[in-house]
Order: sequence, then structure tokens, then C-alpha cells
Amino acid sequence: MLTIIPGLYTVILLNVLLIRSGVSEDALMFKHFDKDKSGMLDHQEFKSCLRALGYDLPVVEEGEVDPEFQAILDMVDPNRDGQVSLQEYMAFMISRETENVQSRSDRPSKL
Ligand SMILES: [Ca+2]
Repeated sequence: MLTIIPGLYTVILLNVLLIRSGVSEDALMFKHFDKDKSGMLDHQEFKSCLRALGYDLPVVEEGEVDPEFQAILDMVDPNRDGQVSLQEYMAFMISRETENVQSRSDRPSKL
């Protein structure tokens, strides 16, 4: 027998469903942007993917640094091997989703 506060249980369940439904969509996104079907996103592929997700990343010249993109790379490609695996990508998406859930109540909507 489980004793659970019903409201809390509902919130947890909704979060699980939200994250799960997001996960399969994210995996599809990953496959879509893996143009050469290598199973990894290189930085160019990953950047296209981020743009599709609504990140406003500037176009930079070869060798120029985009701080916002670099900050994201710190999370998904900390050793800078130039490749983002599905696992790294998913971890990034889940942390993003969690951040959205946590900040939704105390941040005004950007839209
Ligand atoms: Ca690839």
C-alpha cells in the first residue's frame, strides 16, 4: 500500500509523461539532423538542430566563436571531440525540459 499525496503524485506523473513524450520526439529530431547518418551530430548538424528548436544562434565565420553555442557545447560535448551522441543530446534535452518545468511558474513567458 502506497501513501501518496494525490496532487504531488499527479505532478510527478505528468512530468514523467511530458519527458517521455518529449524524448521520442527528440530522438526523431536527432535522426533528422544527422544528415550523414553517422549516428552522431557534428557541430554544424547540432547547430541546425538548435536553430530548429528556436535557439537564435548567429552565423559565424570559420574560426569565430559564438559564446552561446560554446556554452551549450560545454554541456553536450565537454571534451570537444566535435561529435554529439544521441545520449549526450538526450541528456541536454532532458535538462532543458526540466529547466522549463521549474522556471515556468516564476518566469514571464517569452512568447
Ligand atoms: Ca552526423
